[in-house]
Amino acid sequence: MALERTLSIIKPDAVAKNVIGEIESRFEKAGLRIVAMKMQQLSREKAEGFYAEHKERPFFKDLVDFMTSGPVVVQVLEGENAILANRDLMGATNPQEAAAGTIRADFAQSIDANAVHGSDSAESAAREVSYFFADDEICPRS
Ligand code: IDP
Repeated sequence: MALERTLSIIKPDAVAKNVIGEIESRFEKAGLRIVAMKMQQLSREKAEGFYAEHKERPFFKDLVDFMTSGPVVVQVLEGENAILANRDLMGATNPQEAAAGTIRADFAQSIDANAVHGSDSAESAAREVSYFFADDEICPRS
């Protein structure tokens, strides 16, 4: 078991649905600790940089449009195997395919408006955490 940090984003659809607290509660009940957190309206530049790996994909513009359509909540989750634990809580990218009881099954409406983001590897977690947070904005609690 490894203590890890991962970047989580509550996307504009879930913020608009007023389920920020319900989603945070799932992280806490699963034993993950929120060690940094902020609400932010992403600029196009910030969203494009975040999703740079998808730049050539046909859905890139729609993804950036969506991520800048309203405020998001960005947080760092810390815990044992936090990266995989968060991906398990989120469910599959397409909510139609997400397992029952996952965040996307319960709160997402479509593959583009799918409620949450979570880092998918140790490398992307390191990059994504530092993309949003300076070291002194992270408050370790373990
Ligand atoms: P993930 O968020 O589950 O890690 P990724 O494959 O990294 O999924 O894709 C990033 C985001 O891009 C997804 O969460 C989703 O919002 C959007 N996306 C992925 N595939 C499609 C697609 O085929 N159509 C529209 N949007 C997509």
